[in-house]
Amino acid sequence: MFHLRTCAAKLRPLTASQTVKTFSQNRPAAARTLGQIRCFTAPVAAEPFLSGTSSNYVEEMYYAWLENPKSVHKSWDIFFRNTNAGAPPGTAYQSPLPLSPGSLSAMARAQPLVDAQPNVDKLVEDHLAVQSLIRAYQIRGHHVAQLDPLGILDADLDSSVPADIISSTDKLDLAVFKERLRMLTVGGFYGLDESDLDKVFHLPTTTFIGGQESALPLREIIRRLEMAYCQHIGVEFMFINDLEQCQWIRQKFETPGIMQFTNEEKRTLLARLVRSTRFEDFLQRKWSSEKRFGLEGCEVLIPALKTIIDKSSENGVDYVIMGMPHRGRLNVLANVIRKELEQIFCQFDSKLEAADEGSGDVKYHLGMYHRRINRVTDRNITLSLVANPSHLEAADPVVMGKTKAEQFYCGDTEGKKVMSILLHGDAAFAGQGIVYETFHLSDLPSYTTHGTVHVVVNNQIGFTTDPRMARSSPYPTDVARVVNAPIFHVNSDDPEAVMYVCKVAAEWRSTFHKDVVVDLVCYRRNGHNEMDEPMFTQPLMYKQIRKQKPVLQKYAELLVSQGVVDQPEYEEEISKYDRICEEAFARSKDEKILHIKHWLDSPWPGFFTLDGQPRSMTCPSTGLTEDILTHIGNVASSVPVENFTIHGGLSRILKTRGELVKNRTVDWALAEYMAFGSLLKEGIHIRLSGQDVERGTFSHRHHVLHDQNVDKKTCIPMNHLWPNQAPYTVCNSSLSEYGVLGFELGFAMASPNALVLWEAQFGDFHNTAQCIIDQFICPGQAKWVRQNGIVLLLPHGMEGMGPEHSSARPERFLQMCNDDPDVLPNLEEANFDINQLYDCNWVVVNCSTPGNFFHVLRRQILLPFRKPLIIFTPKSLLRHPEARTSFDEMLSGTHFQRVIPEDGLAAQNPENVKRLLFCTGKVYYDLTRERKARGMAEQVAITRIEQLSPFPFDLLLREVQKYPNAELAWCQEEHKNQGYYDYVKPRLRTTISRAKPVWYAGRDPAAAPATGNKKTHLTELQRLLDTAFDLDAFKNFS
Ligand SMILES: Cc1ncc(C[n+]2csc(CCOP(=O)(O)OP(=O)(O)O)c2C)c(N)n1
Ligand SMILES: [Mg+2]
Repeated sequence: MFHLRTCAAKLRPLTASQTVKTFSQNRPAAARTLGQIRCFTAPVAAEPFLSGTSSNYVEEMYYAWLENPKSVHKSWDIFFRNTNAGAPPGTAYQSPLPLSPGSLSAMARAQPLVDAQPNVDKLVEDHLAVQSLIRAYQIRGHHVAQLDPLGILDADLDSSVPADIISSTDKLDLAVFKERLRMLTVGGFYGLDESDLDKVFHLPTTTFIGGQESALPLREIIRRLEMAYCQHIGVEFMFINDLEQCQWIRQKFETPGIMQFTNEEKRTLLARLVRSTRFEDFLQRKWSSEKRFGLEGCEVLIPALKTIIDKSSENGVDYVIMGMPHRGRLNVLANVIRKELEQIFCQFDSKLEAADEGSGDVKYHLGMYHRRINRVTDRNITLSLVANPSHLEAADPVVMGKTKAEQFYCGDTEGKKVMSILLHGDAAFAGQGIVYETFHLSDLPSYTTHGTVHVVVNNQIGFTTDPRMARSSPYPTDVARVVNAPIFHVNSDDPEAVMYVCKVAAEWRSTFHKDVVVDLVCYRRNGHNEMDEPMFTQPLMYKQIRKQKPVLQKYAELLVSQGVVDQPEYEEEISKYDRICEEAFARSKDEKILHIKHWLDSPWPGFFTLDGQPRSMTCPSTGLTEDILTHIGNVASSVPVENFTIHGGLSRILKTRGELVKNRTVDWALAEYMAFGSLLKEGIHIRLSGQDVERGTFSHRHHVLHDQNVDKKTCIPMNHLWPNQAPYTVCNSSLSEYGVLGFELGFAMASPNALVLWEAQFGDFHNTAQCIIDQFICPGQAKWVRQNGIVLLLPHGMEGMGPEHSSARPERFLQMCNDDPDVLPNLEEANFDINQLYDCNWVVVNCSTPGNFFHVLRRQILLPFRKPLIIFTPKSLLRHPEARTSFDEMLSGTHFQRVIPEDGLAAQNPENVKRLLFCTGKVYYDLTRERKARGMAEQVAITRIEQLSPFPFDLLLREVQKYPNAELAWCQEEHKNQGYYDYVKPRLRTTISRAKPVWYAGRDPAAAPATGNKKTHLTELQRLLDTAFDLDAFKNFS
């Protein structure tokens, strides 16, 4: 026994009851209760026509028939009566079997079916054809929409019309239209022909083209589908696996007459277009030979963004964080964010002196933060545009991270108050992998910002490259399909269509809290920049562009013709804005100094003094009381909740931790616990993100406990430490370095009172996030006067694991440090160490003890300013019995040790020491082992440089002076052209005024970071240890 409902539902993505519940087209009450539906005695699913989407249609008919058998065509009435009566598959239209043998009345009822059969077959087929046709428009209508304002390119890179759409590219030409219909019917695609055009067809619930009507003639159905899907808006949404969301979109685009604008709205739109257009004109007039990456050809971007912001503000958003590339950036700053025009204009004056430290950046990269009243909604709104490098799309994850942080700090768990808008160029959106990586963060619990509105300035060119050479996907936006984001393509020369899709996009975000894409199909009136000649490479396109009337002019003419504005009114609007620009230009001449600080995208109120200085230039002790250490240690080695069963192996790990605590010592994992736990107590939010960080790649951390009996039941002991502690977030990330590091950098931007850490699975994987490191982390403060305290944890060390997984590439980080290798700083200066930290672009450390790791993490927050911190973290040292620190070295009054001097026998008789070895990190343990084995504790001193940059000149000078008779050598396990040697050597030489050579004990130069052969690895290690302890090793070189 089959229920029609049941079998139909199986054929659809979601149950019919959901459709019925959510959407308006009314169903008979009886149809809502399956129990009340009469059962088919035949397996209806086997009916030949009842497959896929046709089941929707039949279901429609069935509901209507249930309520009133007369409401459907007679043929359907016969069909349902017949089928209900038990007709076997394929025979429902044939002479039915009597309901019960010998029942005359049943025979009599079935009789009409025989006569009706030929028409019934045709009718069912035709209805199914119409259903398919509607669906074809919904899926593929965008392929024939008129999206290119120039009318020369196909936005989807394909000039053909899909085979199952009746439309022609020239929809106004009836003859072409008829011909296409004929071709489709001759080919038997739908089995419809011209004679069917005036037949009335019942509409399924999966369309809203009927408005109040439930049936329409085919001609009208096609016309309305054309109106909805094939004009200036191309909607891509049928890939979305959610019926409610699909219905929502259909309703927004199919409902007849839904795209209405009041005269007031049209005037606002015109005024916004005036500003957008005249701003570019003004810049062009004043600085015709300056690069500004103008918006000409996509002036509609400004009203588009404003509409998204207005609508979002109306729905409760009060903070919008934006990221965008070069194109139209100044215009967005001026007319969306409302940066004072004089501040923008004075950027064109190259003679202006910078008031702030740092090297600054070009005007079309700077960020901005502004709070103002939204004039449309009368609500407060804060707008921030994140500064970005030239590297297209690199700012995407940064914007997401900042947005997430702002949501986090204001308790906006659903993204109702804070949202992000990302702008893209067509070539970059399609080409840059980071776009994909960022999309993949969009729905992850610890990374979601609850929907980003993406706006693509699709000018159908990337510098000089045509779309056909720049992408393999039909649209530049196809990447968004992976997250089921609807994509609204729109012809930018139809400003009202643009405003409409922007409204829908903002509503989509506030309804479903998911990403959405607006693809502004436009053109680029000038070359890539204003100096560029586009005719060299795109002669035909640019001939057309020269002829193209600017959108402002087109729209103004339209509104004048509609009587919405008159010509003088329009001209007055233009001169009013021109006057505003002129006045601002005059004021900009008075600006004598350029304040980069005015372009800060993330101010930290209260953290600095009013003039932006640190509140002190000291750092308190990073130690803790014994009580705090013990308490954190106890929580770290326990399960702080009831009825929670952890894995037996983990119980043993926690037990070992407990023993460490009893012995007043920490290993690496406990040291990290102590640092995090104590900062949480002080109200500092901590966020640790990266691949598998919850457990830790090396299974040492275990910050999230998993109940072994209840799936997904977890416990984070770090959040059970103190009564009013700050929250701890630890999250396994997607397998993306570029995206996730960018995201965490953005998160760290939002507040100085958080410790945000990103851990690489292995240190070498950071290179897939190189762009974030090179363009943001290293030079961020210099370019944008914006500090950032992000911490990178990069597992590093040569452990015979092969060329991958060994090196976090310290040489690269060190090469980018801004301290001068050849200049000895003034070591007598008060607070030398803090000043050095203040002046550096980032801090690079390699700790050899857990205690020092603990101190450097705490110092990161206790410093009165923020700098990125790069930590090369260990692998084997995580469990090395000697890599332990006593509580004594972590108590109040203790500090991070930039240098750990020799403290053994050699230090007691320094004059006798023949060699002073400098090293950093894990090799220290190899060196001490070897020294012991060789009995050279009095001859060789070993000093560890824990903070590589800024270089501890002061402490190292002290070390060198202590051992007057020692020769100096740098020892590292990395190859000579890698590691620290090139960084350390000139600085050590400067420290000693080049009085002595600094020898090298380490691996030879190499292309790969490490050998793939374990034996070779050990041989190399032994060789470098031999050199380090062979006191004659350098004789021949002196
Ligand atoms: C990652 C990266 N690679 C290359 C460039 C050089 N570049 C600057 S703009 C541009 C073309 C961008 O085209 P599109 O994204 O369509 O934006 P449009 O300039 O057309 O607005 C290129 C290749 C860059 N800025 N970033
Ligand atoms: Mg482009």
